Amino acid sequence: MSIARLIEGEVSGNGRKVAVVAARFNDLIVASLLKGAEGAWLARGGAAQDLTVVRVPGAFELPVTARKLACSGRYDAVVALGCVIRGDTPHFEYVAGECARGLQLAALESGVPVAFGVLTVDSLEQALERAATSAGNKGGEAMESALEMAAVMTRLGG
Ligand code: INI
Repeated sequence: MSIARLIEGEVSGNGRKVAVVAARFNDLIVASLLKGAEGAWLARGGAAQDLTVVRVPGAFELPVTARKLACSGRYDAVVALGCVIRGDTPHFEYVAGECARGLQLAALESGVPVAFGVLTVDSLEQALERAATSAGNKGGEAMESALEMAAVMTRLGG
């Protein structure tokens, strides 16, 4: 079967406006994710003044903030960054689960892509691996997903 029409988005920050919402909890990790996201933004041609960063207390606060940003009409995409470590919290399932669910809801309700750059891991060691400054930084990956989805949304129109 040949594909009649393929729709996909380029990963470019050119002319885009993006908001990042980042939790302060586990800031050793989240600061690295934020660096990765900012690096990817600049590497993909985004302008420094077109990236907004909002800090909130923890992962549980990411969804309501992401929803507000997404519904504002000011951004092409939102990137949510946080880190929930199973060993650190008896309510891991609630914090991590509600965060993921709420972020998806923010995207669905607003129609604006919300990238999930929230680490949900068993240990600090696993978190450090995923927030490494070199390749594999999940903050950078989340930013690239956000830009790709912004382009897909533009191409789908409406
Ligand atoms: N918030 C996180 O972002 N990561 C965690 O691992 C975490 N733990 O361990 O509990 C965490 N808790 C705080 C939570 O996100 C809220 O900020 C808090 O409950 C106030 O609403």
